Amino acid sequence: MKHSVCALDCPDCCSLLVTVQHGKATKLRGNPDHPITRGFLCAKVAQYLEREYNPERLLHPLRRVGAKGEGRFARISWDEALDTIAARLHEIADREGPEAILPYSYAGTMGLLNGSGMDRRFFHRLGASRLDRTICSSAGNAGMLEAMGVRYSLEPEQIPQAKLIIAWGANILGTNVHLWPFVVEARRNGAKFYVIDPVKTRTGALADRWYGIQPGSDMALALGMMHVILNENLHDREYVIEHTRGVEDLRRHVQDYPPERVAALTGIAKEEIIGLAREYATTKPAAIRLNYGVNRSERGGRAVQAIAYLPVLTGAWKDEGGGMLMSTSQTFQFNRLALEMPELQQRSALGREARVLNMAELGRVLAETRNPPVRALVVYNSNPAAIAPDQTSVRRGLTRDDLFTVVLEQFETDTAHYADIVLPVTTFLEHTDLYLGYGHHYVQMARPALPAPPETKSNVEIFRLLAARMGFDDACFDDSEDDMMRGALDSGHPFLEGITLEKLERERSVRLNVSAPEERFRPFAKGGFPTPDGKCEFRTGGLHYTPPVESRLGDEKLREAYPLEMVCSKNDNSMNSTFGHRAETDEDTSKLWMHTGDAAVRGIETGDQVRVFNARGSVLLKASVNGAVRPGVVRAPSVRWPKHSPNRAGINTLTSPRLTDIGGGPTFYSCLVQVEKCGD
Ligand SMILES: Nc1nc2c(c(=O)[nH]1)N[C@H]1C(S)=C(S)[C@@H](COP(=O)(O)OP(=O)(O)OC[C@H]3O[C@@H](n4cnc5c(=O)[nH]c(N)nc54)[C@H](O)[C@@H]3O)O[C@H]1N2
Ligand SMILES: Nc1nc2c(c(=O)[nH]1)N[C@H]1C(S)=C(S)[C@@H](COP(=O)(O)OP(=O)(O)OC[C@H]3O[C@@H](n4cnc5c(=O)[nH]c(N)nc54)[C@H](O)[C@@H]3O)O[C@H]1N2
Ligand code: SF4
Ligand SMILES: [Mo]
Repeated sequence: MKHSVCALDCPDCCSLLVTVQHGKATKLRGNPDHPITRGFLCAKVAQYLEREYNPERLLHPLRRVGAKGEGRFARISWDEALDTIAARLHEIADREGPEAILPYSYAGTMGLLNGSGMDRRFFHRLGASRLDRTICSSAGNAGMLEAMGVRYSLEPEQIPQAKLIIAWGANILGTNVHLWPFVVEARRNGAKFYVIDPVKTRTGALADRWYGIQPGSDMALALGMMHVILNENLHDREYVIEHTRGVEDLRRHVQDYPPERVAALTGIAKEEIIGLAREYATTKPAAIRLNYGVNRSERGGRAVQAIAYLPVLTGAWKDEGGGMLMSTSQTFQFNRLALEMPELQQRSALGREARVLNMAELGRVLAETRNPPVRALVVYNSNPAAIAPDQTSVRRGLTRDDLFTVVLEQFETDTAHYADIVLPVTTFLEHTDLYLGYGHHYVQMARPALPAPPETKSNVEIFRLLAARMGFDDACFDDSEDDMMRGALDSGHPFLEGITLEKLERERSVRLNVSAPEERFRPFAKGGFPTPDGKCEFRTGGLHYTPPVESRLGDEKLREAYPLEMVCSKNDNSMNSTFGHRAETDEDTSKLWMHTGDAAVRGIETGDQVRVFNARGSVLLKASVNGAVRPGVVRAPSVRWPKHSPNRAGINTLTSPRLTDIGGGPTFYSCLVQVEKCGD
């Protein structure tokens, strides 16, 4: 029996037990002793061994022999692969400057070493352009910082104490299933559970109430709730006086958002808004589980800011089981500087901090960036040809003949098909790494549980080898994984005090010192916001709600041509595009959920092939008329591999290149489309 940690981009960051016989894994299960994993895994990772031993796994370095995107490759040796890459990167850096090279990565693995360790050192030393990693959560994170100055969260273990739980843009059963037992426990103790989501997900279907909000209108709902709370004096006056500033300004501001108006903006009835606000303010403890669904709209960042004011206004943070849970990631105060070494940029050929390019704008970046243009792209832990917005422009960029592309992958993704060189990498079961869980407060460490296929290497190893090939002789490139982990853990921050590599080696999972062991973490119970006087400031400057351009109340011309709002949210049983090779994933992600009325006027029934389109392109899906979306909304569970679609166009062919109000994030869920029935 070996220990491991699930490295997928999921808040639960599960502790795994792997049964190994003669060097081969025979069983994978959730660690019963882990306080969050509690002995079970989600359905997708319960079958991870199918992926681990899949015959389609990449096992050798490859060189492209066909056209870009075609997927014809020849096997080459590691020496040839690394020499080719080093030679091309040198040549590009010499000719155009190192900023012509761009790394592109996200959270294919959540491991710190393989996700933001040796790779960062390599690109810093090279002087490559830096990547702003906005693809998921940057708008919401910006909103949280606007509201509270810091992104701390309620502990999931306190949820059973709550008497009201609101899942706000959070599909708990689909994307965060280890929170569910805590919700179940709370309900057994008498709690009510509500869901605010334009889609009636499995989570919504099991709720006491489902509020089918119009996409992108959450800021209006939060302001409307505060209108009721303040006008009826349901806020926590003591907490507000002691620990906040600006409540009078907030009170004035929310007068523009009476329930009648908010009803028109959100599609939620006036009485329901009033009822929800009263119940939220008067039920103690009250917990909001805000996930990232809200933040993927044009107004997503400010919406999160407005929602984050609710538990401050009602003093919900005072109670165990009260407050808000969005992401716990900021409590993991690792020594990022030691890990990533940004100072290496000074030693690069560039000699200064490199420019920053936004990953959500990859299409535009590849087409328009100048001085220098991007001439080399090194992709790892990500599949941009499938997951980045405005796919047509992304793929046009990847097809450029004057772009040298390297892809580090486990599978032949659509992105790998555009690569000049493909490098086969290990899975999380095969390498060492250090992990944070963004839905809990446990640091974890994993050693290889399984032998890696002979010609695969970890990202850490690959960037180490590339550094040597490039002639970088800095000592940091000789660091072992253990050296890197020790460096990352040694931050001097009290949350990490006493959490050493030795302790992790023994215990595998260690709770951060966010509170004394016998106490619970209540970060704002007594104020303690990171301002000079510790007060949270209600700042209303950015909180003027206008509907997203791409929404039913948005741009008139657009909504006439494309009257349906598409939400291409996460598929319950896959992980972004990571399980795209599976037939089951294809089955789920080839569907378009439609409301009965919207389907009927178009003569569409379940099982019909439909064309979903807007000015950016069209995608072929199968209709599923299931009553699980509000009228005017369609849902496309995502993300399918584009190469598996009938016209090889993935769902992000339809999504917009527009960025969020703050944080520079993508706007996947502000997307107007039209749908028509079409033959097979
Ligand atoms: N099974 C599975 N689990 C996953 C993933 C996966 O792909 N599959 N992905 C992982 C990743 S990368 C992330 S970031 C997390 C994300 O986890 P979540 O944030 O929970 O996932 P999403 O599906 O993006 O959004 C949650 C819900 O928000 C709803 N929503 C969309 N627009 C709006 C809106 O304007 N307002 C409101 N109130 N709700 C809205 C969607 O319908 C969806 O049901 O999940 C992780 N876990
Ligand atoms: N339409 C639509 N688009 C979306 C979203 C959506 O909800 N709808 N969600 C967005 C969000 S929230 C996110 S976070 C992004 C996620 O987008 P990505 O970060 O691209 O995530 P995945 O699609 O899961 O692809 C991760 C890839 O990393 C590879 N990988 C795994 N481990 C390793 C490793 O150790 N080394 C290397 N080199 N590769 C590895 C996997 O094989 C996989 O192909 O997608 C975004 N795009
Ligand atoms: S994807 Fe999430 S729920 Fe599933 S095993 Fe991994 S960490 Fe656990
Ligand atoms: Mo994400």
